[in-house]
Amino acid sequence: MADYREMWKSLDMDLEKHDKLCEVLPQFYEEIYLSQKNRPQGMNYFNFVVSEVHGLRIKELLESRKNNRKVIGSFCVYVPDEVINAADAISVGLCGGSDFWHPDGEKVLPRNTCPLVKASIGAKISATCPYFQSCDLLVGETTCDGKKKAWEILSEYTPIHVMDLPQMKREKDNLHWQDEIKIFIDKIENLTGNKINEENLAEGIKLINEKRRVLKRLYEFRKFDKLPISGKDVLLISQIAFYDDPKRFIEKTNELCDELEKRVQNGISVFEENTPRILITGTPMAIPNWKLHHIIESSGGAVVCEETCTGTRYFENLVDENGKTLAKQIKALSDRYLNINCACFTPNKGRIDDILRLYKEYNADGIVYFTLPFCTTYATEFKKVKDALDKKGIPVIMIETDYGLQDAGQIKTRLEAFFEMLETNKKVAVTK
Ligand code: BJ8
Repeated sequence: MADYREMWKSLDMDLEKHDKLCEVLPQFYEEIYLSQKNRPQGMNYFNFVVSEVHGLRIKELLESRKNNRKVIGSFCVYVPDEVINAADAISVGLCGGSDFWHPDGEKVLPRNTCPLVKASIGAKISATCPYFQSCDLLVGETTCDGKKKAWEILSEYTPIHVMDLPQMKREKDNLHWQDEIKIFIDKIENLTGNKINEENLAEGIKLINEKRRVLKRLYEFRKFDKLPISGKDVLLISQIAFYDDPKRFIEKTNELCDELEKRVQNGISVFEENTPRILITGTPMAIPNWKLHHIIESSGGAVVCEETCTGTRYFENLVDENGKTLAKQIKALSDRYLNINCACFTPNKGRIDDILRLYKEYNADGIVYFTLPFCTTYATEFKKVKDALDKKGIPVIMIETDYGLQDAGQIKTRLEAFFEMLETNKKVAVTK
């Protein structure tokens, strides 16, 4: 990476602390990612993006800001990126995925707060994340209690707009979400000085749909018996989708998919035959949280799909592109976004339906239910999900874990036993 110290200084970053953060990432990445065998060539672009995560992309953001484009940070897949793009602003996902930020987060939050919230707040107040430092506005949302209260604290450090997300999916909730999108449009117009109209919103919708399509295309390769790409590589790509330039991301991911197509034709797999296929469901995995995928894929399993916000919840369902008036486009946005099934909603049967459908579609052998500690909504929803899976005889294991590696050995042992059981099930099914 080139020398970006002057740039970071201009962003009021704590350089000494930031050096410590940068020290750990390369070795961590080497161990988890670069050591994989037989990776697709197309992953080189994503390796490069990671190597420049605090460099080149930040430089691009700052250059855009010099040209009067605004940078807007968000923390949830309910925030409509289409609106941000329509106003020629840039959207970046800011959820924290490293425990490096926890000590700073704990200065203002209770220790027993979800690691994702703690890391996100810690990243801001420690002044070690150049994305936070480059944002003109942050957008929060009323999802879980931890996030809701965290926005109040974050607002002491930086401007934040909070979208009031309903917690149910009735007609009146849809109307309410449409109102919230309108308020968001006003906010973004005031910030950027750019009026949002039918034309630029249609372009924003098209662009973000295109990003969803390419992610869907990538996921399709995970339905094959012979998997041409590892689960952790796909996770990385999904994480990068939140902050890379969308047009470049679409182009590079399509290039990778072309290569995967050839791999499928040639029967190339990155896993041994009969490796248990795992569907992960649960809380999102913000970069650089690669822990669970890494443990699974180094313990004899292959991750074939994620029913998470860094997985299918991010890209499934397109926004209808046929709306010709602003009102219709806003309705289409509201319809698409309220189709996301986050555990913050009640009831949330749609998520159970999704898990059952994805399990089938991706031909999974078992499910790993992942929750971050202190995430009450996802932990509580486990009962409903497990009941539904038990009825269908689908094996599931619950893993609750944070970003630290202290419990990695214990998780590995549990997963190895789970995979062994899945393999036995498979053999029994074959001999029947
Ligand atoms: S749509 S999952 S991105 S809210 S893990 S902070 S829920 S205590 S991240 Fe989320 Fe939007 Fe829902 Fe997705 Fe709270 Fe749970 Fe922490 Fe969470």
